[in-house]
Amino acid sequence: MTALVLKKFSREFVKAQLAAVEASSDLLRETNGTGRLQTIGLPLYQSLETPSAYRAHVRNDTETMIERFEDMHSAVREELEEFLSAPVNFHPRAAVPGFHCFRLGLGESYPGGGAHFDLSHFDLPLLPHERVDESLALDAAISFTLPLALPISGAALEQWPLSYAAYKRQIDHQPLAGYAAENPSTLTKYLVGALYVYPAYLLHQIAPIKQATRSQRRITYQGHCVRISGKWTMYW
Ligand SMILES: O=C(O)CCC(=O)C(=O)O
Repeated sequence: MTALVLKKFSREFVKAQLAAVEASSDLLRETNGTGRLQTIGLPLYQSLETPSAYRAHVRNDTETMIERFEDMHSAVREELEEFLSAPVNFHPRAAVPGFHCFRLGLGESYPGGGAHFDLSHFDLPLLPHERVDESLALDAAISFTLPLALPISGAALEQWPLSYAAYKRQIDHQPLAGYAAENPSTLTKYLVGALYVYPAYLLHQIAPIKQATRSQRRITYQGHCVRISGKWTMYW
């Protein structure tokens, strides 16, 4: 499975969600990445070395993140439940999904996010007694992206046909960046308002963004859905 579109939301829905994001600049957080990426909410993948900051975010900001983006969370959760034919709940001790917010100034480009698997749930220091499904089957963990604003030059998800299970079986692990540079990839061009799901255990990255001809934004709702002790849980 590359990336599937679960639903195309209406322009009105997108407009309302974008307005909610724009009204939440007080929640914008700098990331330790390129400087062009900010987040609303805090993904675990950016907190692996700062688990106490993640825990503090979960404790202090979850209520606000749920209240401000309630319609977005419920609409996406409903689609995921239909897709998975199972209930999906927020993890009680993990962050709720949030937003990647890129701003590219005139003439700026973005080289791509770096090829990766979404594995942060294995590092959840918050789940001492719970077992993440370790089968590494492609359908045991999914990630989702719902673009609310995209650069005119386009934006995409780039994927490679390398699963985490296959990667782990390799005796000499080639660095992922090297693998990505040498092997053909598939691009799924994003459309505003479409909800995309893709396997967390399939190598992927935020595709490079071409030089901006004017100031542009790439704003996406992001999260993961993983089976823990047989139950689907949604987190970021
Ligand atoms: O925004 C995207 O296109 C994908 C994001 C992604 O790779 C991730 O959050 O793991």
